[in-house]
Amino acid sequence: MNGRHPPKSDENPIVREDLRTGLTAEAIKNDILENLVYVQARIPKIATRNDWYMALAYTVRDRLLERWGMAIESLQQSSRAVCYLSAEFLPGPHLGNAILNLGMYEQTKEATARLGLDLDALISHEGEPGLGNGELGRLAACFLDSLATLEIPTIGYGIRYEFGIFDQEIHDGWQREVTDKWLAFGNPWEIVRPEIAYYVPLGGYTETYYDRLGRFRVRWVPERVVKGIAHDTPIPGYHVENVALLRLWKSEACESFDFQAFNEGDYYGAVEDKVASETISKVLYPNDEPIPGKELRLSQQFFFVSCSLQDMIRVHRLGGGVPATFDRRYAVQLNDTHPAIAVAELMRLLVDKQRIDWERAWEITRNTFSYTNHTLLPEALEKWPLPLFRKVLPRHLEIIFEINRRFLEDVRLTYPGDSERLRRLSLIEEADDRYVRMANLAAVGSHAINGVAALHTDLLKETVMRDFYELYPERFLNVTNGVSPRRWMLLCNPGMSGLITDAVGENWVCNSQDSIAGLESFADDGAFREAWRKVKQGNKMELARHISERTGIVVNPESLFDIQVKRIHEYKRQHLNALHIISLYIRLKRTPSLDVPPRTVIFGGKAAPGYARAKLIIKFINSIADVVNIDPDVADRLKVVFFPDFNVKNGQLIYPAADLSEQISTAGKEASGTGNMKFSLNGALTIGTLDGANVEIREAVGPENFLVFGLTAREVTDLKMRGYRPWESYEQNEELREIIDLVRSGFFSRGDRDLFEPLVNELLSRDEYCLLADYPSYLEAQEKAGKAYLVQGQWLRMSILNVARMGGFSSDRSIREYLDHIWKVDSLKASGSRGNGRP
Ligand code: F58
Repeated sequence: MNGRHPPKSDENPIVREDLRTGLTAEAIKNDILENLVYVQARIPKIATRNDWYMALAYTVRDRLLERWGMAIESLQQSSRAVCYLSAEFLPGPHLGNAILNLGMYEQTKEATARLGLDLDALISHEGEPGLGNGELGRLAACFLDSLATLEIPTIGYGIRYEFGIFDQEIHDGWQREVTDKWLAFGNPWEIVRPEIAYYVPLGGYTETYYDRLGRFRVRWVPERVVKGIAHDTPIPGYHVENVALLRLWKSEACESFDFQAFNEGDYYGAVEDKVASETISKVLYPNDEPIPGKELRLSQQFFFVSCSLQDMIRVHRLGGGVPATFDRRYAVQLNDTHPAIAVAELMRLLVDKQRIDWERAWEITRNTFSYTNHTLLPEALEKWPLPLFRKVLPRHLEIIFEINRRFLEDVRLTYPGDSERLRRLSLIEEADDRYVRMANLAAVGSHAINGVAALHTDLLKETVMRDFYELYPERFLNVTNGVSPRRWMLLCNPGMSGLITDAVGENWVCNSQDSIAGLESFADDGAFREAWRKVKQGNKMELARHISERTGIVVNPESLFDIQVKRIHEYKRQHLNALHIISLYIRLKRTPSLDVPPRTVIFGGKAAPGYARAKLIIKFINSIADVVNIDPDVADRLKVVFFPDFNVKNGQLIYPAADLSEQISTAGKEASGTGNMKFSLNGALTIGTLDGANVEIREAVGPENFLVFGLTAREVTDLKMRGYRPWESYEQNEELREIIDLVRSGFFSRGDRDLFEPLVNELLSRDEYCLLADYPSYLEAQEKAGKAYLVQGQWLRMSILNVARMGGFSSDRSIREYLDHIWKVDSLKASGSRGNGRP
């Protein structure tokens, strides 16, 4: 691997003109035609846009495959590889990103133009592989991008869901979920590998026996066995020859047909097993919270973990390794607790299958795994009812009991007589019902445990993982999240990226922290500011065009684009934003001369289908929009938009168009946030609480370039301890009272006084997420934002400084920290230095 940039122009003498690898416009054009005819079976005359898209995708893929072959070879030869285990990956559309990372945009544009095609239209034709709920899955995708770019041997392991996260439609202001059919037109990026398949046992019982050497053994007699088949997608690094491998497992029946049953006349029974087996990888759970009692979910987790570990053992063997050196070969990251069953499964494979003794197997296991926690919400910590666990994974329950027995013995020695602590640390919750605690299993079975932002890690150590921190302080560390500057700047915001490159050179794409800081000196340059403004304006016009196409709402691109896009959740407080809109609306109606800039408030995000209050928040926003958007008194001064179906693809359109980024979660609730980083990296100012990574963003960009408000995490806890009485805010704050009374009067619900009562009631009686407590300071910060926007020169300065100082939030930085402090894995580069452009 030599990190050579792919050749860029027709003149380059080292270009190989091979049909499948050539990077000249002519070679690319010829391959597109070839793929159109021989893969897509179409002639140009009758080809549809989808045919051309497919032909182009295969053409780009051809150029990835050669690199991929080399990467797989290196993977087998490398000393240690990173395996990222995640139940979710949200890579976003592949085509644009692959063209960019391969450095073939200009030639491809030329090639498609010669065929009479518009490259950008083909790129935006691609749908979204929605194999994740939100940021957790997206983080996994950014990490693969960085690992590939830093030339680290990497495999991302997950599930190839047939149906990903639902598509969201809005009807009469309500969310409607529509099945996501991402595979309907085929998937040109994946390579099916029927020969890479593993058997995964499920259910049944265990029995003991003595082996030939007279040793006591346990055997698992499963009720059924499903097969997992590898589906591979190459993830290219940026301007390097390395690609990471995304290997997703699809479940199938071992036998596709039960002939016995068929011959006996049980025609439907004959395919039952097939249907049940295929169900496992059928659909992604669209929940914000774990789902105790969902057998299928537990089966999904075990299914992909077992396939992945068996695969790692096979690859290790291919390279001449033996199971006893597994931990030297792999660093395996558990992305939250969804893959935590891996701890017990690796023990089973090592002890039951490879006959390694328990103590050594445990050492290997702990050296192999590390665990990332993504949430502090107690209700989101995964635990499985014991009877269910035993039913699905009887052998694993025994293994967990044994891990627990040994673990608690150690704890007893460390804290003699402290039975309360023992109870809290146990892998088994012993309440009225018994549960397996997955976070405890992950913590015991890992050598490193990390939170995803400084505040989150601190709170983790103080609250949900306090006992573990006291027991194993050396295992805890923080790795603040980051996002890929390739997808989230270069690809989605070419205008701004061009300006940055002109100013500081192109190094910032891979080495953002050092290089992009050079932008600071342009913050006071009038001509640069003007160019910056024009780019933002263009991005806003583009978003305005899409808003009008999708919602019919016409917005003013000169207005302040105030945007909140993320999953809809009470703790993220989209309804606090809504209260501000109502306040602004009332003020504008009452005082038409009010000196505030015109504003367009844009929301986007999906609500979990079973989360009634989140769905009501969507209806609330749309109902406010219905009233405000047609009121001539505020026309052109205030508009409200709910942009349907927020996903990676739409995000690429939305982040670059933002002026103001809403990061307004109740302090202490958002683990990190990564949307906050995407906005700021695209020149938006943040209005936010001191929550998650907002704290570090504010430190980085400077408090004067960040609009902070609200209670701190500690103040929230103190307020609750003292006894929070939200109705007092209502009674004491006249404006708040007016807003809430207006909602209650049915003003936004065509006279229906009951519709929003559940929302209002919660705010006045309990207000778990402290909206009313934070309301006055939020309004103040919003006023400040409005005033600041009126002074355009200053606003542009702050926008430029935000970008200049955000270099540390590249996922390359996060990955380097994982490499240095957790994984201890070297780059594939011959030099042995870790990563591309590392100082
Ligand atoms: C998110 N979690 C955190 N979970 O909420 C966010 O603060 C953080 O930035 C991000 O992880 C990355 O660290 C999150 O997205 C999920 O989507 C889970 C999916 C499976 C069910 C439970 C929620």
